[in-house]
Amino acid sequence: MEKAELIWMNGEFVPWDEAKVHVLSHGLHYGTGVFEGVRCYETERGPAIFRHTDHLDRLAKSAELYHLPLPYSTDQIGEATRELIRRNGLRSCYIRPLAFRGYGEMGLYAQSSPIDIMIAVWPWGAYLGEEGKKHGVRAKVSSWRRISPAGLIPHAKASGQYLNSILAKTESANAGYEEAILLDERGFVCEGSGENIFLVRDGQIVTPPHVASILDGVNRKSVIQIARDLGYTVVERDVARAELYLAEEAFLTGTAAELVPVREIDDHTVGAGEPGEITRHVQAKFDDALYGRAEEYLEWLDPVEPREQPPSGAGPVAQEQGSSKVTS
Ligand code: PPE
Repeated sequence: MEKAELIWMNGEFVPWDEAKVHVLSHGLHYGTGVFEGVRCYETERGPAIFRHTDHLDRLAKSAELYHLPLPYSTDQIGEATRELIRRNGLRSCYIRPLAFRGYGEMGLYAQSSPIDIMIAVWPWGAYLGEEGKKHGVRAKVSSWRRISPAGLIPHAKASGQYLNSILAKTESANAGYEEAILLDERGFVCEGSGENIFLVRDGQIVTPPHVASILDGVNRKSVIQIARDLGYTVVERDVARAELYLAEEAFLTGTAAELVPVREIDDHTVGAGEPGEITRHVQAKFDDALYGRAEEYLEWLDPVEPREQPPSGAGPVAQEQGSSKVTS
């Protein structure tokens, strides 16, 4: 991975290579951590974080669901993130905040172990490859089912849960596919190993619902809104496995992946093979939203640089620079 200069750790900015933990950290043994994947984009108004508040809210909720009291507020984590990007001098980057039970006590009820928290930022290119973004990826339905809501919490973004995603991803990669699609415990379509999934069926956009054990993706939410604003019908409903093969179009959404068309599933060509018209239309608008080119979605962007103060004595109107700041 591409290093940055500094990592924020428990309130301090430390050099990248010195951001270390004890080997007896609880999270390392039991997966007791919650995290986010967020992206910052270079926009005309400078670097800006896409849906920062939504990600921070989900982090706080994941922490709450797994009984990990966060030692910092989401406001503090948000400000630390902006400051970290500024200090690292990055214009665009991936952002990874992680809160985990640290070193102190072993065993499952280790309430006296501290909750450590870190934020790292680094440049991270196309998650499923540039080629995949343009022409689509080949996916395979995994033999591993997505974690059951009877045993874990699919709505939370928790470290330990990713063993499930890693099994699926490894299986598909070893079989020569770019991504895995997991079914839920009932056998309905759930999501990719690190993305939500959308299909086009009879001209409508279809995506699995919350009860199908999905992670409530921030980009899923954004794409649903964008597609509806573009005039498409978006239906959240259970999707049968065969619908993956019958779909006219298919695409994945996620922070790391952004919007990636799927051109083949289980060796069945999706639609005409090349990304379809609806996928392209939504992808283009979604890209505009990410890069601050869509006026109507500017409120989704949290600018990293402090807003310029108008020069003193410049006039009576203290005009705000842009209206895009989402307070976190
Ligand atoms: N499902 C899963 C299991 C998932 O990990 C992600 C994000 C999504 C859906 C999409 O959620 P959202 O990013 O809020 O739209 N996966 C993150 C981790 C990727 C990684 O390899 O690490 C991400 O995209 O940042």
